[in-house]
Amino acid sequence: MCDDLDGYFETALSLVKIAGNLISEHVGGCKSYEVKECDIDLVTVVDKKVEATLIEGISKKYPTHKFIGEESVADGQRCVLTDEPTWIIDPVDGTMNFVHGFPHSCISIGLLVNKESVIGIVYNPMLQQLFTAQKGKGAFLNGQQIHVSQIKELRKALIASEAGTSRDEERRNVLLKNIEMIVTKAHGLRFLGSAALNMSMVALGGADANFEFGIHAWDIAAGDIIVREAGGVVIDPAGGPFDILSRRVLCASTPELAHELSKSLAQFYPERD
Ligand code: LIP
Repeated sequence: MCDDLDGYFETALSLVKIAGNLISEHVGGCKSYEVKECDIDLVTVVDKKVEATLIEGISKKYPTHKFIGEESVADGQRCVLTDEPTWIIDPVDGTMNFVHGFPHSCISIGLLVNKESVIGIVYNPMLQQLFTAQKGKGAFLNGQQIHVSQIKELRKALIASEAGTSRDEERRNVLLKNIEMIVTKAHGLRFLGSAALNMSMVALGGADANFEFGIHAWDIAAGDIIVREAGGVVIDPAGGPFDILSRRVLCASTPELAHELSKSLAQFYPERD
């Protein structure tokens, strides 16, 4: 079932590059959008076209493969993860950035087999950043191998997170507590506006850790393997094992940093995917 990882990877990569052109046509932003769950959860026609391009292209070559796509789920499809090869797709991760023309958005696509992420591709066509990983083969930025930093202590770490796409009051209060903790204890805090690009920054060693409550499987499926193949760790923010459907993630350059950060974080438990 999983003996053609290279073929799966090349198929997905060529489709991602084609679909990336749909994003890079909108350098100045994409002013036409619709609102989904709330006024800061947006979707554009480009999100839908990118997702359709990827699903149609992969299905043609691998008709038995399954899909979990952000916009298909928004349109009512169920988010079901089995042991079958399943592509988990965020067609435009960082849609708010894409709408505004802030050039940090990407296509994020991960392949899970037996519920484990084995291929990850994160492509920001605006800045020509292509992060890739395959199980056991390392992580790469534009073909050059990348590694996480060696930072072990929160007081020396640059942390990435996000404000997210919901206005839930409890989640916001937890976020504000965590922002206060990080700006008090760590080197700094960055919000890139894309969960997949935040995780890729940890893989690159540009950020030392990233956490978020309220993300979805499609935001983190590719980032999970890219971080792990770059030598980092991906766990639940409370310190337990990572669960891709839990809507919670913490990744870090080292286990020491991951566990120090997890102990310092206020926790939030959203409804599962
Ligand atoms: C969004 C992320 C954002 C994160 C949100 C959301 P979308 O994805 O990129 O960084 O905070 O939780 O998942 O909606 O732009 O695909």
